[in-house]
Amino acid sequence: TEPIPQRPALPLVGHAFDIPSGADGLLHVMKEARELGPLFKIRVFGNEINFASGLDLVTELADESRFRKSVHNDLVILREIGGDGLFTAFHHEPNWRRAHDVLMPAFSLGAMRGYHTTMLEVARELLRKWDGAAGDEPVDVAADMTRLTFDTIGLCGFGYDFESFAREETHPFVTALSRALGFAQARGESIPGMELFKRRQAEQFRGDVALMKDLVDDVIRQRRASGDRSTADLLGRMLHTADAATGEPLDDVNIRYQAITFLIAGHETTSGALSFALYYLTKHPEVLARAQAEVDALWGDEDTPEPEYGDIGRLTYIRQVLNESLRLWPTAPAYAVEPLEDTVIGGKYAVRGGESIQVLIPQLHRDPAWGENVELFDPDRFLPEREEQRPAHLFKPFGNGERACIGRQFALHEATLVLALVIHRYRLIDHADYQLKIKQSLTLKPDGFTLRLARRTGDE
Ligand code: MNH
Repeated sequence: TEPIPQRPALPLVGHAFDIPSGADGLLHVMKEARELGPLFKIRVFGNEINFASGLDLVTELADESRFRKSVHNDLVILREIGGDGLFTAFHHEPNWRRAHDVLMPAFSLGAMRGYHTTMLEVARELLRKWDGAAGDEPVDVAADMTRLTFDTIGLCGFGYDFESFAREETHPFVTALSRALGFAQARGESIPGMELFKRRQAEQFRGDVALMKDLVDDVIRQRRASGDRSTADLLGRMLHTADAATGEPLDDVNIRYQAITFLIAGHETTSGALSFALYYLTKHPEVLARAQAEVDALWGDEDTPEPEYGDIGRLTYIRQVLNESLRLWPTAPAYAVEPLEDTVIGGKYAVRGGESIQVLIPQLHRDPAWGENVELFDPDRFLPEREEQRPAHLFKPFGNGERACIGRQFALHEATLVLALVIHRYRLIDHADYQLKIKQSLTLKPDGFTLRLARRTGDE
């Protein structure tokens, strides 16, 4: 075997001083992957991180008889927020399987039928707000997409209205979340031992976590008090479905962790995906024109179209646009796996059982197997006939295997619907000649992206 490639490192510190924080850290490791190859290692103090990004390697790591999800250091920090909820559960924790089995039916393709009307109602709130801004003032795309996705998961998952569009500021849960994620990320990057000096921030973090827990407890209490025993949404399923193995529903502490997990995972990534898609549509008028032709063919020039559940499956070009946006900027940019036991990967690199290997998704999505010009935004990469020929593990925005994203259909249904309604109604005006800047707080978003809008009616 050979050692995993890595740059010369300082004693003790390792590569810590080479790695900028936040999104620049992601861009840095992407550059390292271009220079060091499909597998390399960095060390931040005592913490070694392997990054894999080549198609062959990622294909090998997708084999669930040899590898499983790794709950590495950064995710362990997030367990203070998500506990043994689905996203942060160790693979062997019994509550993972229990919750997975209880919740899977709520995320089947068919289940989307039940969420469609609610998703549409929230989308119309976005349009109402954007109608008010059209021709007048720019909109903050990521902020409004976060309002939309947060209210959508609140209503669809928990029957709870966060009323984000009635608020000037972000909802207190979202504010607490983004500060808590910032703190968790900073703690992951900080010099071991120095955390102790950040007592004020640590207190703030505890307060933010408490706020999220209190809000969720309130939502659960209200549901219990209402006497509603339906299992039509996520909360109902968790409260009132007995797990096949134990005959019991999930316990209260776990339900709280799942609820927090869904409120977070259910909005952050989809909001970013919608924002990137709007960014690319704004910068590619020919793609936008094709996408608008697709929605016009369905809804004509109706002022208030009534998208049906079945329409979403017909919006195939919009889906291609979303996929291509997720190729270039997968909004959850990494997932980690670990070998079940000591093994050799890539034919020559020894890794220990339990050693974390991060799959660097944006770099995998720029693998030469995508063809030439991998930086070019081209939704035709996702034409059905080309998708059939694509290697199975070349596109991984939703992770891998059993621990892949449970909310994938939910995200795609919501995002397709919203994108279609937005481009059906508005021209997108790049008033500030926006230059893409990535912002990372656990997930990716375009930073500071604002648009001017104009209603399309009457001008064509
Ligand atoms: Mn989601 C896991 C990406 C939308 C709920 N999600 C994952 C993983 C990726 C991911 C990648 C795997 C992480 C890992 O292996 O460590 N998720 C996305 C993206 C979008 C998304 C790119 C939108 C676009 N996710 C959603 C939505 C929900 C959701 C919407 C809920 C409604 N995701 C989850 C949960 C998990 C997850 C829960 C953890 C699943 C598990 O481990 O069992």
